[in-house]
Amino acid sequence: MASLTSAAVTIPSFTGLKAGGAAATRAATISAPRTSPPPMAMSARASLKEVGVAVAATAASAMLASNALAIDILLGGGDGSLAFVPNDFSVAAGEKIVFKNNAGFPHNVVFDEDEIPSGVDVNAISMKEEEYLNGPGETYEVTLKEKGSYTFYCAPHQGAGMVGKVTVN
Ligand SMILES: [Cu+2]
Repeated sequence: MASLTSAAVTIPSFTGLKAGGAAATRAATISAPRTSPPPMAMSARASLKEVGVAVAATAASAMLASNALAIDILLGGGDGSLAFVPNDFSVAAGEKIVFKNNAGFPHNVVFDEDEIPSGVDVNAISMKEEEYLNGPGETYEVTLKEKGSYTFYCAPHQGAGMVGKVTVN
């Protein structure tokens, strides 16, 4: 998959010519009485189509690689509530979690060191207590690799109940 798509991207015209040539040779061998122009035209179309498909596949796989899985969590409810929305969710290990300022900011995202899987560095996944997302749409992204249950909170609004839980499967 990787070698096929990278070849198609770096040398699409060469790949097309090569595929066309091979197809034309094959067609000529199988149906000798035919004149050469029709198989050539046909194979040129076929190879163009092949390249198009390969490029589309490359774009899709690039997208998968950079943004395979991601979940958006709103910081602050649309109704003005001081909450993570949703506040209890599951992700796959390695899935990107995007916390996004929605309302009632400033917010932040701090994991509870006592409620994360053992061995996980709380500082590596948390914002600093005194660091905030101040503007609309600002995001904090984190990817959790260790399976288990994690609890997090927004430092300014923890007392108001802005806490959340994520389960990494
Ligand atoms: Cu908050």
